[in-house]
Amino acid sequence: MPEMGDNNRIPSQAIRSLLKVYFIMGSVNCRLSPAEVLTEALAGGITLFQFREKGKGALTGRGKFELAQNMMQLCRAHGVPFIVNDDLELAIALDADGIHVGQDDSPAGMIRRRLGAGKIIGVSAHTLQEAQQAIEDGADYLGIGPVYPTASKEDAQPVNGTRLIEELRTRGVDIPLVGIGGITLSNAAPVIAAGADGISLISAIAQAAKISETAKSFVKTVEEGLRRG
Ligand code: TZP
Ligand code: MG
Repeated sequence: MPEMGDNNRIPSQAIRSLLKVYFIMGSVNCRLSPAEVLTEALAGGITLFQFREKGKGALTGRGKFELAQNMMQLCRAHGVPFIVNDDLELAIALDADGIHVGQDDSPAGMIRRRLGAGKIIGVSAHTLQEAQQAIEDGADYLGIGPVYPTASKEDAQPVNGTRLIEELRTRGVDIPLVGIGGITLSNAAPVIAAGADGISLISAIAQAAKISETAKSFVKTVEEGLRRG
């Protein structure tokens, strides 16, 4: 985990650099075993990981807990923070590094009170108003999407391209941002050019023929995009 800043919060510069290649995964997203997929992705240099055990056939209860524990150990061994999707009780039980929530989940302020200052809280936002509210509630970063069509989320909002990312940056909103939804090696660059600090993705890494090399290429693509500014 990065060093804490004032008020025990993780500074936004540290959050920005964690967001570069933010890999999300659960057992239903993998062709290989989840441990193999995550191990390869970590070897390829992913910068942040989110455990998202959702969709048809997803594990629940003890199975979900044990898989999460296993995934967190792998992340810790590589110094990559471990974020839990939605499940606050799981995040607390594991002492995970943070949580990512959607608009149907508890607001970030309430979550912050339970998790404490030093944890990472991410919120999905689809409109300017949702983004502003999440910032007011104390989110550390926003996930904006779906940028492109995705098959990985059943209840995904309409595709919105990079419009909201651009709008937030044009208005001077400087919270760390990640684009999500249908991102591949060939369409990642415009997301960074629009003003995102990184990309968040499931299938382009989880289902890649060569997971570690693919993750490495994403790191390179994002870093090049960030250098271009
Ligand atoms: N939220 C918006 S799109 C999405 C989530 C969780 C799925 C992203 O998956 P993929 O496979 O990278 O399109
Ligand atoms: Mg949710």
